Amino acid sequence: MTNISREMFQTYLVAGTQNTGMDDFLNILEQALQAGITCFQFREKGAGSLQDSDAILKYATAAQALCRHYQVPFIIDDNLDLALQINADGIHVGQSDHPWHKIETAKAHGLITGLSCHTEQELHQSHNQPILDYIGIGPIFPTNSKEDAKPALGTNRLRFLTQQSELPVVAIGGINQENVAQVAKTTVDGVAVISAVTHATDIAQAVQALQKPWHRSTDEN
Ligand code: 3NM
Repeated sequence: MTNISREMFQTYLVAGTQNTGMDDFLNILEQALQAGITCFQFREKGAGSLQDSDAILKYATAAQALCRHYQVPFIIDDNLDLALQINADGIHVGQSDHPWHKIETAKAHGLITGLSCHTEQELHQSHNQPILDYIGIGPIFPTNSKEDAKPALGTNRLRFLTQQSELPVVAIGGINQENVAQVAKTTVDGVAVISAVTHATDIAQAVQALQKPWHRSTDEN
């Protein structure tokens, strides 16, 4: 079982081959791991994603091996069967993914469990749920990476929701080098990104820029 710390959510990369192209997926992941991402979620979903289960298994297994090498937790989006089959470190589910059944089963197998929340009500439903390990809140800003994304919450709303969560919170949606400092000020534990890393021309620089607000506050303490 993987130990959970708040630091684990600081620079959380989410990606599937639909974000990178099949040829570049593992290369981009390895560059991000080398640059110091603290968590990775394999999210093979949406337009252009792989549909063939053998192909999905192949990429998931290869990504998991890389994450193990860099000792970074490997989380799978939504696909509980795959997570159990390859013994992933955790699963992340959305509100429309029949979350509680999956979270219960995953927890019974010792996996890290994460749930996406967009509203106060969804957040309150997750309160006092010992089987849940962290919350994702989003989208904070408009995003092109999720077709069915909800309206952007903005950082004031993010701060309000984060203050009500006892669980670690990771913010997601439209976060990039330019706005990460603003997000970090809300007391979230970290940021999850797709395009800010997968579409970066310099991946190491992108990861470091996303980490900067947290490193700066550590330096100042
Ligand atoms: N979930 P980018 S937004 C996977 O609101 C995902 O729960 C979201 O991609 C949510 O960093 C999102 O490129 C896409 O905006 C994040």
